[in-house]
Amino acid sequence: MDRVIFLQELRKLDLQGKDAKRLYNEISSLAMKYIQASEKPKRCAHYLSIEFLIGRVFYNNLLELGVLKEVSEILKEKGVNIALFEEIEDAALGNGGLGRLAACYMDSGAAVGIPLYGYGIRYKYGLFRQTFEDGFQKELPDDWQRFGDPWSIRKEEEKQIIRFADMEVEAVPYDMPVIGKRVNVLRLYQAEGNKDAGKISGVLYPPDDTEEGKLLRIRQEYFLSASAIGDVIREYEKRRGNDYRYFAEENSIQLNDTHPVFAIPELIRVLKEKGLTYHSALKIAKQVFNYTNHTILPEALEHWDVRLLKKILPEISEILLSINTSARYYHRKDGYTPQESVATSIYIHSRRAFSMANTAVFIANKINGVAAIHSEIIKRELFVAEYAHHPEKFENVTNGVAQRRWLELANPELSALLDKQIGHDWREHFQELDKLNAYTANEDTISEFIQVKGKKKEQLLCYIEKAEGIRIDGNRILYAQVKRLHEYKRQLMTAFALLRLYYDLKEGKFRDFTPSVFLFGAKSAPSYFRAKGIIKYINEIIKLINADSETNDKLMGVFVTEYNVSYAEKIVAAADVSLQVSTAGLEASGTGNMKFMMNGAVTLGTMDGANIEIVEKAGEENNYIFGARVEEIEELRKGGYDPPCHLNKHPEWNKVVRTLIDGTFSDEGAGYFRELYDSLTIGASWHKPDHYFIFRDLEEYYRAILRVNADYQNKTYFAAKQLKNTANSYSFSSDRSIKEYAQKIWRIN
Ligand code: 26V
Repeated sequence: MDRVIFLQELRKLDLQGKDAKRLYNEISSLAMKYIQASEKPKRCAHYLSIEFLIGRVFYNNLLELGVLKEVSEILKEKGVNIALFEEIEDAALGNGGLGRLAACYMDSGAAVGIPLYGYGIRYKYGLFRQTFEDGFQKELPDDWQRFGDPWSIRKEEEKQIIRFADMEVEAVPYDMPVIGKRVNVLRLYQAEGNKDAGKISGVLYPPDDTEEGKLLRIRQEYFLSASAIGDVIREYEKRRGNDYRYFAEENSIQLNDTHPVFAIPELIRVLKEKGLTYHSALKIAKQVFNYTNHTILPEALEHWDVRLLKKILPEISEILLSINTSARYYHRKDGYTPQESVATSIYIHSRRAFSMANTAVFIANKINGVAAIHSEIIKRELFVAEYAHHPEKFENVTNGVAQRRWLELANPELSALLDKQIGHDWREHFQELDKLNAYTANEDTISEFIQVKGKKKEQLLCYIEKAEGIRIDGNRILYAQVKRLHEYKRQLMTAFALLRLYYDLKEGKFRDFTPSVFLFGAKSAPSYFRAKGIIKYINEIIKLINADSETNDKLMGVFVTEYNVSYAEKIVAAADVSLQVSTAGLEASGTGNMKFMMNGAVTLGTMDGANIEIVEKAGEENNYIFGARVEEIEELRKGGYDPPCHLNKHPEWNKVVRTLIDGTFSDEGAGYFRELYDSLTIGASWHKPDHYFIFRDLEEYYRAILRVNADYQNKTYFAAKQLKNTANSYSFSSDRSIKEYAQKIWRIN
């Protein structure tokens, strides 16, 4: 990019009387004029993902272009505060960690110079916007394009036709530059061409509880997969014509979870159409694809009914059956036992459905988990048979996050402190952060860190007052649990602990209690009944606590509405304590934990996902670990877990848990609280009682919270622990992760 010319043009721009939206579009479009995608080298990696949770691109792009500071100054001269653009809503084309990871990986790919091309869907509506009515979550459509989309370019001439048995749609690409050492492209496809097409790129995760809903999900997944494959093939043919011998040498395709797995039969279908035999196409597929698993929760592992597939994608269904036959053949040849054969089967007879994970596992050249423990668990529990016969296929790549967004942009104050202590290089070379370890016992550094934390907390609380209408004073420990709402993440356990703190405070059980605030941020899937109940329950608890003038100088809570990437940037910078309390074994990695760590929060959590690596790096003594480990949970799951027995060891909890049913709180007859209570005590649907082992860990969790509370009394002592976390967060940069993908999986560089 020609920075100088861009800045000159910007200086000439007339800003008078223009609102945020107009300025956003004009400045962004101006920058786009000077951005040129890099040449594609011979071998490229392609990242297929149903979600890209990119958030706000304006600041990030200007930062990556190296002009953020100058733009800010020019605007200031013209009387415009660059913070104005915070009015522009996030592009929330994703729902949680999986989508945000994809966005961080795109950022890092460009930053470190790896040719990485993203493929996704340009949803008309992103993840819903959340409001609370009486503490109940309500969903509103997220019309993110109403602000314009100046960072994308519609590539009309590169559109393709995607065919279903009952309809054809056009897939029109919108290209977003991803700026760094290279300029890569994130290509998002929009479905057009007839009145039903719009639905395909209409909304992220449409409800799939009806047949129509399931068909729409399949259409979305195939639409993404076929568009990406069509594009990769077209690019290849530009260079090589119809000679597909080099296809695998020149292309690697990463399947981000199972949603894009239709890309496998689609590649085979296209290559066959071009004249290759099924077997040579299969061989190519086996070299090209890799698969990342992001969850072991059975309900999240996709299976598609053969009947539905036959209806709208008969050829794809046939090819999946052929792949199933090939898998059986190879498995027999490799000596899989009959049980192993069943476990790895692509077509599952009993369900009359295809297992998308087994398809990916059979075809993938490399399969990876997203944190060390998760990669072990998938070998030991999820893909046991494949691992027994093909251990060489399995890799671990621990997740990472982009420090440029999550530290430099989110926390300029801490960044300035780092610059002063260790220089500027950490932006590109995050290992440099290690140098901070030399200062973590330095009193001046610690005291400056305390100032920074205090400032970030003030800023956040000020924002919360504006956005949520709740005034919280800053002299408190800020505990934060922000993530998707799911039972396994155990926001309900935090709710119980918070209520217990309140009761104990009321009863005068604490001598010195450091004032605290518990911050929650989470969206529940619209149809996830229990998750919605948990939101309402937490809101009820917070209402009770905040209204009590006897205790609210000591304890408050806040559940922020519309938690999104931009909110997260503010929260991770401000928090003292990062709550990461999933049932051991169930959080594949977590990435929020890394963002908090970088910004100097201690982790209060279980030995799960990347928490394990976090405390390994930063020291268990600088974090607060509690609860059952994976091995214990596995034992308990085998039998003998008796939730009431755990609860009765500490009868104080009975009072807390019974508030779900004793009338302390009301869910206005919705039945949420009773259902939650039953799920813990008698089990519900296919779950055993307390399926996520809350009662096993609750008392230990509480003790850990109180340990934090006591330690915080000595601010310097506590801040030194926090600083240790920042200093040792250098392995959690997505630059490191993406380089590992490039070396171990894509064989690029
Ligand atoms: C999806 C669903 C959808 C149906 C209802 C239940 C359910 C439960 C979980 C999921 C998650 C799908 C995959 C996912 O988002 N995994 C997250 O990936 C992150 C990036 O690797 C990782 O940090 C998180 O631990 C993991 O949960």
